[in-house]
Amino acid sequence: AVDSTTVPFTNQSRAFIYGMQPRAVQGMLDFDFMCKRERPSVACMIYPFGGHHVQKFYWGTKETLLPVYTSIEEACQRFPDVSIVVNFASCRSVFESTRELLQYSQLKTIAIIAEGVPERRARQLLWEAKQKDVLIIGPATVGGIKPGCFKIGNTGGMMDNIVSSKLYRQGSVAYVSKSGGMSNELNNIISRSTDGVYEGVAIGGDRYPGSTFIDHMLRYEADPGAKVLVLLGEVGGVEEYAIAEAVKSGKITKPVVAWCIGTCAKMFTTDVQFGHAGSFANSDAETAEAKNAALRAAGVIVPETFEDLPQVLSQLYKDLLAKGTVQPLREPPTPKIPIDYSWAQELGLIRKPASFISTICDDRGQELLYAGMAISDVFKEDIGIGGVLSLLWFKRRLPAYAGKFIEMVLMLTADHGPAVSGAHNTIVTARAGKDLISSLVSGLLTIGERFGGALDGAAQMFSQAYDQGLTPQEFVDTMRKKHQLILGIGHKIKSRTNPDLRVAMIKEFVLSSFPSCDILRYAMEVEKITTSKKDNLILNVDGAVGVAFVDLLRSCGAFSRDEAEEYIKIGTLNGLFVLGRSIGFIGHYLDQKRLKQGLYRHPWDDISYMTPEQEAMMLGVESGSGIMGSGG
Ligand code: Q5B
Repeated sequence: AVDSTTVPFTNQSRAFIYGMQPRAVQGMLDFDFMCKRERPSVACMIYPFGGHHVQKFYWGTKETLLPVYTSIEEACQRFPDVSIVVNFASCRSVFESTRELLQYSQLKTIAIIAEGVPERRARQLLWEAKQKDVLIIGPATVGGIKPGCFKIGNTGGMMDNIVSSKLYRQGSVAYVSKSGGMSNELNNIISRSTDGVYEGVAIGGDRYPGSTFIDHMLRYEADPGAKVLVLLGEVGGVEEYAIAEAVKSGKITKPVVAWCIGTCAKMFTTDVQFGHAGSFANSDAETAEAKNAALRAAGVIVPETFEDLPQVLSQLYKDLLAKGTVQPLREPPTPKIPIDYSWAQELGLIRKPASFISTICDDRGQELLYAGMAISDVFKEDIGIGGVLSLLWFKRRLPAYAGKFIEMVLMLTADHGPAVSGAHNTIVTARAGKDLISSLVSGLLTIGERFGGALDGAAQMFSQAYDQGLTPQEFVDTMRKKHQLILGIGHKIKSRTNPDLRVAMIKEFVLSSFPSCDILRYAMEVEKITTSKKDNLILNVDGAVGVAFVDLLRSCGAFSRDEAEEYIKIGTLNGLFVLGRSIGFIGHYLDQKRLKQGLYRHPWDDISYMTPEQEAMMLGVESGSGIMGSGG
């Protein structure tokens, strides 16, 4: 019988991932799916920070959720069947977390990924794990892989690598190595020269790994699924001699192929420390050459060079096939690997129509671009808020006078006191305890044709009348006949005798700076007629800005005539008032909050209460009938 100490990884094994490692978890789930596991090999993640929650992952092409627990105890209670932990804790905290993990008897295998674990700590963990009969893989390892069953963390690399090394199904060669990178090399070599990998473990390159070569080789010896054992040792340490001894003594009977890398060390005149902490020969016995010789002498198959390893493995596999020790493998179809959308896009494998098109701003690169202009240039060239608005609204630079005009409009419309409808609403909303955005929006929602939102209408009405060749008088008469108000004309308090100085400033600037002011001049003629009828029917601030902007669009040289008309048609100009007045509304909100103004309630004496009968009497209609009375 094969117990879990011999075979820690099966296609039923489940693991905890200690640490927040969503990429590694997704890699494990992708591997599981490819291997046709019934359920994910990851039961949950354990992460002490951020509270208990769930994280979304893919199971094939569908989405699945995995819980994240904050304590090992919780995770163990919830998943008593889990026996493996992949511990991604950093070298600073891995000692404590592994010691805690060792307190839970259900946990039989712990892979420690962290590099740089102090040797004293590593030895302490190794000793404690031995007492509790727990298999430790690592520290400083990528882990290991059992094709068709289980993958530790990031072992095996990307999914296409796993497919090309056929790690989605079991072969019969079990290996142990130190390094994760060399394990990948072995996966590749073994898959090409034999029926593939049965299991592979990288014990890690530290001087004191939690489990050594012999621990795994003895497991493989006892595991009927492993038919050929491969050892990839390296310069430094004496662990390879334990394999030589085990082969000599008959403890290991299965064929073993071995190679210790680092034979090139002799070519250097000084002692060489290779990449791993433990890959340094402290004595002759620790050299790769000496170890290869000892293994060869013990009866292990040792190639002449590392390059000969595939050929040696291939020959051995053929012999075992001929003897019937291994059965020919029926190759299953290569599984399809779902790849992440973003990765496929990066590889140029897929295309999809975008749901949105955006042409004004690009935030993807290192520097934010406004209509193609780098934000640093916006400041270098000091284009001001008028220039920024030109870029983001019209996607182009406008002449300097245009930028100045835009800024003038924003400044002149920024506020017109607390009594106007928009500011009033903002104030009432702020006093009802609402937040800045709600109060601002409440004010903005009052902007319309009567208040502040007459710019587009004025631009359209005046320019159309002008284009149709109507005289100002004909225009006024036509509008009166149609019972239509001329947008941009009239003001509640401003009049010929109480002129709106904002409008005077606009007129003065436009008449002196714009190349052409046809529509403004036309509107001023209309104003003469309307004010002659009623003193307050002046060209108001909405009207003056609206008509001046038509002149700007038509004459500044940055727009074609069609573009100019398009901007008026799509309702651009009210945006100027909205933007400008937002400054004032925010000011009113802050003012009310600063003054700690309480809830506003409108006074009764300012409301004229009427019964329906009184209303009907006043309007001369029959109460409740809605029918107009005769008036007498
Ligand atoms: N009559 C502005 O109304 C106001 C006429 C007209 C022909 C007209 C009104 C109007 C068009 C919309 C417009 C923007 C509601 C205004 C702004 C920003 C602000 C605001 C602030 C700021 C004023 C009395 C008589 C009637 C009407 C006739 C009026 N307007 N005829 N064309 N345009 N204008 N809005 O004074 O014969 O007696 O029946 O709708 O441009 O919002 O500061 O407050 O910065 O915040 O109440 O400046 O003009 O006049 O409606 O009682 O009419 O004049 O037909 O004639 P009033 P009404 P009749 S700027």
